[in-house]
Amino acid sequence: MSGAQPSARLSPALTVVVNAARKAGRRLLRDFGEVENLQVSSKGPGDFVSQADLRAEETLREELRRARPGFAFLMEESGESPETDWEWRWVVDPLDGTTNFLHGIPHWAISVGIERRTGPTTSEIMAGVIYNPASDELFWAEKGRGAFLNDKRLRVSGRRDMNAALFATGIPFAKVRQRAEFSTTLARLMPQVAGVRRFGSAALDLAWVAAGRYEGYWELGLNRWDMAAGMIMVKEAGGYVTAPSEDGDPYASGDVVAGNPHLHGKLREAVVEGISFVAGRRAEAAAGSDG
Ligand code: 2AM
Ligand code: CA
Repeated sequence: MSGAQPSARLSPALTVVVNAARKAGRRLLRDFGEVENLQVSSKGPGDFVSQADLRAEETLREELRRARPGFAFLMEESGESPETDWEWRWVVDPLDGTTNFLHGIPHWAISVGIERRTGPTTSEIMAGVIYNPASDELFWAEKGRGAFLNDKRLRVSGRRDMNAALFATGIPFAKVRQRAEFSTTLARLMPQVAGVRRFGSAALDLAWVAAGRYEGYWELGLNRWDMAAGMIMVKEAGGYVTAPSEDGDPYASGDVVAGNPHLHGKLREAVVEGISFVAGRRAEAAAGSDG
């Protein structure tokens, strides 16, 4: 078999997503070839990449809408579609890892999650696809049916020792507080583990935890489209996905800790330490300035 169409096990809705992702992926891959040529120009490929990103979102929107006209959308570039009473919606990042794409680094992906509303303020991710066109790796998962890379079943890694563990993360770019939390967690973790990677695509980071390449991954301040598909992928591969706090919701807060069942707890502890340390310092500073 030439490739990567796991159609025997795909449900109809997932088949729709896979076809849409492959179509958008072919176009992005052509644009990626062009980007590599634009690196040498003084202006750089910035505008060109923004256009490629928008076109990919448009392709995905058209394909998904045609197949399931009743589904709502949450998309990185265009936001939420207007319907408020949706039962099902697509959660779409047309190009996760934009900075890599812009620099000609072949580590970026299309991410599509399928979300189902379960109550007035609650929902559940039912399925997800993360597709890296440059490597032709298609990760997919469906609730209760497992996670797959192309047609191979995925399991999270079995490593139990922190000193053998490889973790991935994202460096926060926006908030000062998150940067301080991140640095503290990183400093706590580095001496205990085999390595920490920062490859620049949250969706692929989660897919790679599902594939057992990393023991875990944490990042603060993500958006829903960065993680919808990846969360179900890790869970269906037997891993844990939580917020840093015991009762937090990663999907709502954007703060996520994912890992294999053996090391997820230790990674979460390190993330909590970072958050508490910064909170403590801030409280001290506030008390100091009060009097
Ligand atoms: P993106 O490529 O779709 O923007 C890596 O830490 C994650 O953060 C990626 O999933 C990336 O998604 C996102 N990201 C990187 N730079 C960003 C920025 N300036 N604003 C918002 N999200 C960003
Ligand atoms: Ca993204």
